[in-house]
Order: sequence, then C-alpha cells, then structure tokens
Amino acid sequence: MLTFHSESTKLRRAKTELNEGLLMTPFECPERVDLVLERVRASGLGPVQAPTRFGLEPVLAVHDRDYVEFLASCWEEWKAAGMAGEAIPNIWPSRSMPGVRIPEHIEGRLGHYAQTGETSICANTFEAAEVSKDIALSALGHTLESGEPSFGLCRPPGHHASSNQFGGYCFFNNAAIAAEQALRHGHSRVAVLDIDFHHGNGTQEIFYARDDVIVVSLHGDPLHCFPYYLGHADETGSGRGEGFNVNYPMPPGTDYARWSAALDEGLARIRQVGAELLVVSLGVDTFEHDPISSFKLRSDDYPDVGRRLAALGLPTVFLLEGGYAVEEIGINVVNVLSGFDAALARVE
Ligand code: SS9
Ligand code: ZN
Repeated sequence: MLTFHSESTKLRRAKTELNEGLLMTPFECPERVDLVLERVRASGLGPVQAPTRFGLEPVLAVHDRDYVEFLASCWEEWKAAGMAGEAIPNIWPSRSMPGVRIPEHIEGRLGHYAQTGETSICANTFEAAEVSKDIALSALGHTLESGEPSFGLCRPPGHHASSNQFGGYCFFNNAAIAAEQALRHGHSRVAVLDIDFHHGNGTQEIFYARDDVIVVSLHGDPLHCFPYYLGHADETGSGRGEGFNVNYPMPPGTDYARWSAALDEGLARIRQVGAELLVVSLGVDTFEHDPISSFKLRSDDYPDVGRRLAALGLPTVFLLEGGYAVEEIGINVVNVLSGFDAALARVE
C-alpha cells in the first residue's frame, strides 16, 4: 500500500490544550506522525510518497469560505490584538443569544468558528491543515487512478471539523474533502466509514442531508463521550439523506467482540447502498491504552479490522484521524493497513 506523508504536517506544534481544567501539552502532537511513519517503513507496508498540492478549491467544496478565511488569518489577528498565548476560544454565541451577528474582534470571531475549547490555533496551524488535506487528496488521487488502496498520514485530523467550525483537534475535514472529490471525479456514491473512538460529528454534519455519501460511524456513546452532543443512533440523516447516516454508539469498556459486530453491520449497510469507493477515517484511539478514550481494542485486533474492510472489495483510501497512545500508534495503524493488504493478496 502506498503511503502519503509530508514533514510539513509537523509545522503545527501547539503548546496548549485545555483538558481537565489544565493547560496541557496537546495529545495531538507531531510525534504521532514520526511514529506511524517509522512503523510504515519498518513493516515494509510499501513506498512513501510526498503529496501534491491541490489549493483551496476542494476545501471550499465542503467548508464555507468565511470559515476558511478565518482559519487563514486567525493567528496573525490574534497576535496583532496583543494576546500572550495561543488562540483558545473562551466565549461562544449561546442558545440564549438567538440571531447573533459575527463580531469584528478576533476573540469574538474565534468563538464563532469554534465548536469546542480544547483546541488552540497557533503558528502554522493553517499551513499544517492545508498539507493534511493535500495528503488526503493525493491518497484519493492514487486510488482513483490505480484502484489500489492508499494511506494518507494526515495530521491534523479532520473528522470533527464541520462546514464552518473547528474543534476536537480538527480544522479541515480531510475525509469529507476526499469523499466530495471522489464524487466530482465520477463516482456516484461514496462511503465514509469512521472508526475513530470519537463520533465524526463534522463529517455527519457535512453530508447529513445527502444520499451520495453514506456516513457510518462507530464510536463512544455521546451520553458519556466527546463530542457529547451528536452521534446518537437515531441520527439517521435528513430529507433525501434519510438512511445515509448510520451511527453505532457503544458504551465505555466496549471490547472487540462487540465493536466488530457493529463494524460488520456498518459494512453490510455500505454494501447494500452500492457505494463505489470507501474512505476510512482511521483513528486508533479505540485502543485499550488510549489516554483519552475508553474502548478496549487490543493491538492484535487491528489486523482483523483491516481484513473485514478488505472483504468489501472496494477501492479504499485510509486517512489518519485520532490515536493518542503515542508509543503504540504506529503498531495499531499499520496493523489495520497490513491486515487489509494481506487479505487483498489472498483474493488475487
Ligand atoms: C477527554 C476530552 C477529549 C477532545 C478529543 C478529540 C479527539 C479527536 N477528556 N477531548 S480524534
Ligand atoms: Zn478520536
């Protein structure tokens, strides 16, 4: 399998994440990329290639222009306003303020475009987000051309980013950007399968009213887990998109037996609707030792995840999302990918 990687994903090196009432060193750190890459190389998964540049047009196909412009200028505006630390939102238009306008001051605009308060915007956040989506689009391009699977070593991740808000470490929704481009390159139906521990609320929002992209997400039950306010099983899509959003919320402590049963159901639905290409939002924060999640998947379970995905028989693009047990992230990610490759080899 071909991997797409760029050292520029590490340009974002945030110093602060608001977690448990403390400003901590962010869980979503550049070392994650190094460790996945190291394992890709050590395991002989396949060649590693640099991404090509695609500009902002594919981004604007899923994100609002004013949101993208905000991300592009936020850090400079924040510094110009004399702020001492990183741009961390601390005020939002709330339910008790209906019909609000977007203010001019950067502090107010930051809150307008933020879903959550843990993720800071710092130097080169926009640049890293641009490279991350270029990696996703390069991986998609390779799969469209060759039919072969590919892996985009994306960072920052994307699945929490909605059409007009960042959050949960995500700025551009890499999976949504790739799925939308797959449609524009002639596919009529694409599946996004999100196996990150957290619900892919951004991807859900972007495609909620549509039937050309089916979104299937397996995740911690939002009653107990971030992002808390979306991801319930009765969120099934709206209008013509009814039935094309499929959520599998599962309780803290979920193990591979239960999780893989949900995976099989999700895969059956993807098969049933006739999806022609699969984009996998590949988070490995389902791992038993992940520091911010609560599922119980083991490193040895991940090759079987890859095998089950391969059985769908679709052209497949894997895009990295979360995974914060940094020491094991490479093993867990590459276990999925090599399980997938091994199953394909058996069919050929
Ligand atoms: C846990 C807080 C979780 C954000 C997690 C974002 C995951 C992105 N106490 N904070 S994959
Ligand atoms: Zn996650």
